[in-house]
Amino acid sequence: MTERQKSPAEQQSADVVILGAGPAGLTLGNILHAAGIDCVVLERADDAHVRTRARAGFLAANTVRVLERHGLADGLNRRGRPHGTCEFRTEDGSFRLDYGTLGRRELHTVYPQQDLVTDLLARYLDAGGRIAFQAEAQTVRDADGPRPTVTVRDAEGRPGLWRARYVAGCDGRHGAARRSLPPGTRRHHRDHGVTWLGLLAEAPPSMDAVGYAMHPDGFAGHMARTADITRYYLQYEPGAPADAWSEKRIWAALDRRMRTDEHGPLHHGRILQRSVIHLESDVVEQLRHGSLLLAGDAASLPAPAAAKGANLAVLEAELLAEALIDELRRGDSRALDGYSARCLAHIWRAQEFAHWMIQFLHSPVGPAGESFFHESMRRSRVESLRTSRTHQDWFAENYVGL
Ligand code: RFL
Repeated sequence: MTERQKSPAEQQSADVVILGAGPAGLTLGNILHAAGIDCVVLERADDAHVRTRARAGFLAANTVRVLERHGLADGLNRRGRPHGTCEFRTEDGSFRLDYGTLGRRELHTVYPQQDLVTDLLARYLDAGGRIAFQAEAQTVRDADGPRPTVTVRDAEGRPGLWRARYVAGCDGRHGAARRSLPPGTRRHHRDHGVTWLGLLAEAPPSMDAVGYAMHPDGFAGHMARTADITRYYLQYEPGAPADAWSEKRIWAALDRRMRTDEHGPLHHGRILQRSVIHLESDVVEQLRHGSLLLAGDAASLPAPAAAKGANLAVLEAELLAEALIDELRRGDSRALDGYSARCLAHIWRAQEFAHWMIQFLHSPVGPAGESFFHESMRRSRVESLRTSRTHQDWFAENYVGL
């Protein structure tokens, strides 16, 4: 059932009001609804936007297990593709790591985020879950007490109000939940000083591996999405707009940095989507403020170099759902009290690995002596990963794991 637009004066309520219909909000909504908890999802965008927003694609083995546990993995088990190989191309040659045979021997499942969100939404609606599209949360009020409220605006700007017992902030980094945190909440932020141009190309993948190329011109990355669509990344001029480079210049840069003269050509195709991604990380501490709880990108943003964001979102949604079920069903608040600390342990692990990946993939800029030192360390790290089985096991465990 989709919520009809209510008159401005009308107040509504649900035990759990979930802000945002991304992977975090919809996983949470599905688990709570299946457990008979009264909940609603409020989503700023319209239905079509939510179903088509292309972002992540690499799902960790644990993410698949969480979704399977709650009957939410049918689509990805049918259409997702297992993936377990990385190829690194450097000035000193190339090497491949079959990370699916290393570490914990786990594979990624390649499944576009918009397909996952479409599946989660269909499942939620089929089960009779409540959702309001074009309902933008403005502020969460009274989260320090037992009856928080959420003020919203609909597409015409009409105000509304939701009363709740708990509010789950799953509305991303720029959402209302973060804006409503009490003053003094710690937010740890790191600017990695690197910008990428993120591209979706209408072209089949050009290799059977995630491709990471380190080149004097900058980093380039290749990641399969579907049989016809490939995601590419190019290290980019900071501050340049997304349309600064022509398609011709983009393909020339990808060919050069991926060293196609040595390793074979890339399939070229139309660029369907491009966005500038400045590599930043941040973490909000704590994830609970009274009756307001954060999950997914609202809680932490790992720089996308390690493909952790959607995976953390699903993991946190399950932990939050279980904690809320304990509290609302059985009056047992222990899991809710421990929610923030449990998530932060995973979040900092993911942040640390994303930070390592950024250092690994990019040549530093800075004063000559310092750059030489860091560049030599980067090359040494590459050599260690190429030759040390212990290092490879560590990489595999962190790359697929959470
Ligand atoms: P989302 O997906 O941003 O969903 C938040 C939802 O909240 C809505 N919203 C509001 N609704 C109501 N009121 C408001 N005031 C609202 N403000 C916002 C939004 O419209 C939206 O629908 O957050 P969530 O659920 O926390 O999920 C996080 C993931 O989307 C994100 O971490 C990943 O996409 C990161 N990421 C990747 N993660 C992976 O695990 N594996 C990957 O391979 C991977 N690749 C990527 C990525 C992120 C990328 N971008 C965005 C830079 C590749 C890219 C290019």
